[in-house]
Amino acid sequence: VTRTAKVVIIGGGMAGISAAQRLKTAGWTDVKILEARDRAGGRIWTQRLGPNTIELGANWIHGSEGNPIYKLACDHNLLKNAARLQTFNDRYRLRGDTFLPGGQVIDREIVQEFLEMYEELIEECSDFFLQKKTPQHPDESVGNYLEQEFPKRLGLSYDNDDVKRLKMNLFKQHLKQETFTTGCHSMKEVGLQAFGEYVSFAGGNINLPDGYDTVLDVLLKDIPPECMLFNKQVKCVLWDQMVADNSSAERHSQHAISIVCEDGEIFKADHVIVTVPLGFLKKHASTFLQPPLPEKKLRSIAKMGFGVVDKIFLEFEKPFWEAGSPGFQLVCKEDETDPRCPQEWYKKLYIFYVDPKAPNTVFAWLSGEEALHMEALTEEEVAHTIVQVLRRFTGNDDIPLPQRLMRSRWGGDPLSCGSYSFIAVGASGEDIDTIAEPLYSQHTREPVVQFAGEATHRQHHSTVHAAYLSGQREADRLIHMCRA
Ligand code: 6YU
Repeated sequence: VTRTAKVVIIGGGMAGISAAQRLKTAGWTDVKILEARDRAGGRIWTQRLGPNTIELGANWIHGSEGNPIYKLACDHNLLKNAARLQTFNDRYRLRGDTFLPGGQVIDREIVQEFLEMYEELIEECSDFFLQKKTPQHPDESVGNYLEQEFPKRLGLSYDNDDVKRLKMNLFKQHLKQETFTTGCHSMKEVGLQAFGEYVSFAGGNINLPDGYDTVLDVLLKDIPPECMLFNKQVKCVLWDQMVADNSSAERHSQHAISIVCEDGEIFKADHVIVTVPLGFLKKHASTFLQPPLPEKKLRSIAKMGFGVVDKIFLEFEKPFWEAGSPGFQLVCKEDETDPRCPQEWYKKLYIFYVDPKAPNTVFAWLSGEEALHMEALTEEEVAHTIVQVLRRFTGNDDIPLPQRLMRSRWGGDPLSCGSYSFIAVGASGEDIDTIAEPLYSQHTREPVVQFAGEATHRQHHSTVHAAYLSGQREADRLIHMCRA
């Protein structure tokens, strides 16, 4: 079967939906979204189970001041369910107790002092980009820098040796959290020079009380259901074909692009917006587009980082944690801080969050090779291992097995091949711009294939708002081009 559309958008995540909504509200009628899954949202994936609302993908709106997702949420009253609304003022604020093995709780003042020292160092990492400072080595990583600098700062403090040891262990654990915030396996993969490219909005992390997908619903109201086709996995895009009948006077109706789906269906279009995740592009870049992508773009795709970050939700019959607690964190002793191999994945667990959207549930984060290893285990194995860890650290041997375990498996997900992007050692913000550059037809000299998605936004990559803004950017490019 061959169908036609003026614009085909590949991928029905936030970027694709945002592009379609913008085009639709600008009066474009002939727009189709081809989505490989049987649902919209991509890496926004809200699950509802009884009273629980669980986010297997994006969790928070990162910042309120200037964040278009926060504005959308406010404009449509999505933050009104106060009982389930939760805001973390900043990423370095202490959340509940910090346990050492055996149930000992670290003095909050010590943790807070550590966090302040750590935060200062993270800001210094951003300063390399912001103040155009040059690292000692051009390929210096954030991980190396932090590992060199933190002990120096600690050495200058008046803390006694026991406190210094505690803070050092807090530091090692905190590096693990940094990997899930950044989306990598180790902070040694993250480039120091470009770290400050990422721009945060002020205002903390805000959850969407009734689910992250309520934001998608707002945008989907403007998109007629027949525009979005599910279970339509695109195999390749033949994008610069000579149009057989180029006698046509109307330059925008030649349908020069063929989008070939895995099920054999072919869509003909004038313009394509590709929003597949960077992980998918990394795996399929050499075959997904014909003619192949230019060398420069392929190099940037290869250079950028795209890591695995997973969440594990454990639902208990009743909470074993303090009522009202926002969560807790675990700190190891020196000899056991780092996993020596992925089989020791449980050593990468650090923070457990309590989510007001899922009473009786805590969730943990896991990144990198350890997350990939966990994805391959059974739910029973994962639940059993985490409960052992919780018992050991809290000193509470009565913590039962959870009633239910739910987890994401973004690493093994063939339509994502990971979780979100970061600027790796050897890459720079320019690589993001290169990935975002459209492909121009040699015949018409017009941009015919455009790229959107979180990994195409230089300042906000790795977020929902990056995906949203990138979708609007590419829709606007089309709108302006066709007006010109
Ligand atoms: C945010 C947060 N959050 C946690 C976890 C994850 C992510 N993010 P999509 O993948 O959505 O859509 C593409 C579609 O294409 C998809 O539906 C596919 O099925 C489809 N597709 C693929 N191949 C296809 C084919 N061949 N044919 C047809 N269709 C195809 N963002 O704002 N707040 O709390 C989190 C988090 C576990 C996995 C997140 C968060 C990231 C967002 O989810 C993500 O960016 C967008 O949803 C992507 O939308 P999209 O449309 O681009 O792709 C310095 C420094 C550090 C920088 N980092 C700091 C910020 C922290 C970042 N976030 C933390 C992450 C958390 C907690």
